[in-house]
Amino acid sequence: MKVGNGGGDGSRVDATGMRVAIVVARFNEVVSQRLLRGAIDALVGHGAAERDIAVHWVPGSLEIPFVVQEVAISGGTDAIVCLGAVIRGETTHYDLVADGAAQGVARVSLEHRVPCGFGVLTTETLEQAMERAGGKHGNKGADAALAAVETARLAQEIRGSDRGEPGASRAPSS
Ligand code: INI
Repeated sequence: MKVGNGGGDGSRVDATGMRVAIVVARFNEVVSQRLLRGAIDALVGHGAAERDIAVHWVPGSLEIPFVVQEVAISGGTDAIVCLGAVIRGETTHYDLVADGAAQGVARVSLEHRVPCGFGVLTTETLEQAMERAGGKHGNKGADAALAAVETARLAQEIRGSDRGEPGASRAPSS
């Protein structure tokens, strides 16, 4: 039996040679900057070259799906990482922004067959967001980056590209 897992359990995923685009929302920038730092550090720490990472800033999380679509159509990108922070606060806009970003990215990912890691936080408060952007709950930017790369590896294996075994997923090494 062959079991495909994109090269690991996240901690062992190999980002070597991966061309990654990061689409990050400027809204709540104090959080986004930390998510971005976590994503870049995770990618480079797992073997990606900085020159293979492109960062695209957008005004808010609602603009993420469109830019993900443009990146996907342009080609040459193995994985896309989406970063932002939607904080409920007192706005009723929250649900619209959170749902729009999530559903938009999911649709583009499927239609254009490009793996997307979703690191758009949805929290009640700024404090909760900061806890997930390098605080006590880790860095969801890093998690989204590794999820995107792991999924891209699995796609390469399934598609039988020259970076994976033809027609079959590699069995895990342990
Ligand atoms: N965008 C965010 O990324 N986070 C938010 O919390 C947020 N809130 O609360 O409104 C937000 N709104 C802006 C939105 O993403 C668009 O940029 C805006 O509607 C213009 O299209």
